Amino acid sequence: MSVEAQATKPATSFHPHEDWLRSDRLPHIWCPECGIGTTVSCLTTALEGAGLSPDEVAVVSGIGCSGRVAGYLKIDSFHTTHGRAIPFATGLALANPRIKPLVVSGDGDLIAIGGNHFIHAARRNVDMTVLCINNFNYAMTGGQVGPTTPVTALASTTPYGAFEHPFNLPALAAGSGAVYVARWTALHVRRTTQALQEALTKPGFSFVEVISPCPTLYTRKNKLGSGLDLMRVFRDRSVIKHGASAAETEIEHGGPIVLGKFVDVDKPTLQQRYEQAMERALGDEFRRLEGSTTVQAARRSLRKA
Ligand SMILES: Cc1ncc(C[n+]2csc(CCOP(=O)(O)OP(=O)(O)O)c2C)c(N)n1
Ligand code: SF4
Ligand SMILES: [Mg+2]
Repeated sequence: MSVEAQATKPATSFHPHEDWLRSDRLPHIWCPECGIGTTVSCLTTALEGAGLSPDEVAVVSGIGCSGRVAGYLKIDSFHTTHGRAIPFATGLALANPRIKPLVVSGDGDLIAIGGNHFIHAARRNVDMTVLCINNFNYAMTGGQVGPTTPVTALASTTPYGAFEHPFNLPALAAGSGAVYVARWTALHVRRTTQALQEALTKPGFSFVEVISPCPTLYTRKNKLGSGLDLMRVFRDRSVIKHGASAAETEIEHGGPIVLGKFVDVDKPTLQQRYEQAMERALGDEFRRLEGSTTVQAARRSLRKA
C-alpha cells in the first residue's frame, strides 16, 4: 500500500501488506506460535520487494496447514488437490509465460504424494518458485511421520521413533536440476525474505525450504517445548554455510541445521527450450503463430507438418 493511502487510514484498519493479503480473511487458521504465519509475512515482504505486481504472480498450493497459505494471498490463488500444486503451476507457466507461479506447500504435500512432480518440474526447469514449509510432519492430519521426519523423532504413527531415512530437500532439489536452492528457518526472517525475493526474480525452477515449528504436534510430541523454545533451538543449532554440499545439508534429530544459499546458477527454462525447439521446427511460421495466436495453434501446425 502506498504511503499516501496508508496516511488516510487509521493505523488499526490496515495491514502493512494489504496489497498482498486478503486481510478480510484474518484471523487465520494457524495455531499460536506456528511458523507458517511468520513465513507468510516473509513471503508478502518478498513479493513487495521483488517488484512484481499482484497480477504478475499466482499462488498454487495443495492440501495441509501450509497449503492454506494460498487462501490468504490477494493474488490469483489456487488451492488444489493434495500433492498436485506443481502440475497446476506448470500449466499456468506454460499457458501464460507472463505469470510467475508460486507454489506454497508442506513437506508431505510437496515431497511425499507430490514428490514425483517436484523432481520432474526441477529437471525441466519450469519457471516457478516453490516454497516448502517443512515442519517435519503431516500436521493437518494429526502429526503423522512424513518424508522429512528425522530418524528417531517421534510422530503420531512412529511412537518408538522414525526409522526411515528422510529426504534432504536442498540435495533433492539441486540433484533434480533446480537453478536456485536455499534453506532458512522461520527464525531467520530477513534471510528467508531475501531468499524468497531472489527466488521470485530468478528465471527457472527456484526452491526455498523454510524449517518451521509445529508446536501443536511435532514440537510437543518431541518434548521440544513451545514454538518459542523451538526458535531457540533454531538459533543454537543453525550453521550458515552458503554453497554447502548435499552431505552437509542432511538433518539429524538433535543435530546441526545447515542453512544458506546452496545453488544459484543460470540455465534455459522449459519455456525457452520449448520456443527454441518450435523455432527450429517451424521457423517463421512459429514466430507468426506466437505473435498472432496461441501456442496450441503452433502445436497443431507442427502435428500437421
Ligand atoms: C489424496 C489425499 N491423500 C491424503 C490426504 C490427507 N492429507 C491432507 S493434508 C495431508 C498432509 C499434509 O502434510 P504437509 O504437506 O506436510 O502439510 P502440513 O499440514 O504439515 O503443513 C494429508 C496426508 C488428502 N487430503 N488427499
Ligand atoms: S497443526 Fe502445526 S503446522 Fe498446523 S497450524 Fe498448528 S502448529 Fe501450525
Ligand atoms: Mg508438514
